[in-house]
Amino acid sequence: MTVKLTLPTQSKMLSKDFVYGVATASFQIEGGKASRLPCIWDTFCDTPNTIADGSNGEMACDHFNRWQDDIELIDSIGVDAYRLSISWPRVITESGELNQEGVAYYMNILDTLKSKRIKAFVTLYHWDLPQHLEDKGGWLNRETAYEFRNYANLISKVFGHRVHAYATLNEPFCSAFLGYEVGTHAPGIIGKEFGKKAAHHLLLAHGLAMEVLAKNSPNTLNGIVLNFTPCYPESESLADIIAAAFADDYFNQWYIKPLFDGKYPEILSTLPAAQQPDIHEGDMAIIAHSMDYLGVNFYTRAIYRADVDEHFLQIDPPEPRTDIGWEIYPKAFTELLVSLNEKYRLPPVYITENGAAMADKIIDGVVNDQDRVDYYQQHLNAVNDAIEQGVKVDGYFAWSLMDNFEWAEGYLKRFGIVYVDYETQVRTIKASGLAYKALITNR
Ligand code: LGS
Repeated sequence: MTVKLTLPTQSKMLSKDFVYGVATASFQIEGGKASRLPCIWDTFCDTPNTIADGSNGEMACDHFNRWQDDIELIDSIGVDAYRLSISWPRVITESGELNQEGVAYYMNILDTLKSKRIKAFVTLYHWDLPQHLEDKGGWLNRETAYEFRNYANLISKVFGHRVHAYATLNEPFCSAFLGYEVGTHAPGIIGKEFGKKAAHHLLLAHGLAMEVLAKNSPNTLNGIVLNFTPCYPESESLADIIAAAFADDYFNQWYIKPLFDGKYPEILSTLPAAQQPDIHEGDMAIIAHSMDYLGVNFYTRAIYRADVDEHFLQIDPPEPRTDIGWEIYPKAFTELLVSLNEKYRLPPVYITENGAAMADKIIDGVVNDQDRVDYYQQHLNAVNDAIEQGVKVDGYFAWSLMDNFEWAEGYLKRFGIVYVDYETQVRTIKASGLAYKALITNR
């Protein structure tokens, strides 16, 4: 056990130009619901039995009112960068124009970050789709991709030099699969015939946005954030190996291969026609627009066995696990980065999310989250191992700056390196936050 975060003395991750940051997302922290349009997560939270604690994002961390203090907090941790997302329903009106009040809110945040020399990594879409667009079909409607391009175009024209890096989308897998196939995330649509259609429109939206970012904002790093849950076979049997490979194509490669190879994995042709996306001529070239960086989010791996009815069956992971039940298996992080680097011609990689939910207790104003410190220790070193094996990783963001609205888990799962008391909105830096700060400042 260690209360300190350490890396090998020669590690590239100890150099001053390796970027360390913390990450959040608009719906998870802001609140301030009255001054924006409704989004799909408002509607989803109002639907019975969707959120574990029946909560919603109305107040969240009240960051909408507390952003100045929160930036002081970010600065006090000593990070080089802050990854935030823009709430699309806060900055764009129903008729597709800029909402100046919403824009001013983010301008103030970006100006304050700039004055503190904290690099802003801005995600344009972290799941809060305006409800009026969902009413017209959401990501199942190809038009939504063009609405996203309009939003990206307007916003990238006004933010200018304030932004260091843009990500078009956060985790299109989650939007498509969880939102439109299994329905555990907003908008809660269920059906195998929907997931890949939504995914294609999301990827198209990404490509269209990359075109306008390259034009309006050539000096920022422009890219995307993808999540990966590496797929391992339960045994060495050929059947299990095939099952895990299918799952990997379905959940992971589906979202990266089009970006770099301009095509979907081969399993596309094996899917029933009704489950296939509607690909128009020219779409794949738009999707494969060159990128300045790739954002990688990693939390855990998954284990699969062959199944008689379906292509694969996910089995319960072994211990150790975090408070949310995900296995702690840092080796998969190294193997993931190395394998992506072998498969694709990657631009520089930023780890845009990594972290753990733990059952934190605040005692006498102190949160001694040794388990989270251990998680960070293992995963930072897993990234370092990948760098030593030739992967170019330029930065690392802890998920999350502070405890927040964890989607379908509500406020029950805490991912922060800062503890939030939701009654009083008091923030307390956890031991993990202090260890992260020491790592960054002692470089
Ligand atoms: O808060 C979210 C974090 C927490 O864990 C964040 O908004 C998302 O961008 C991101 O999806 N986040 C996240 N993902 C973990 C996914 C692990 C899936 C494990 C599946 C079980 C085997």
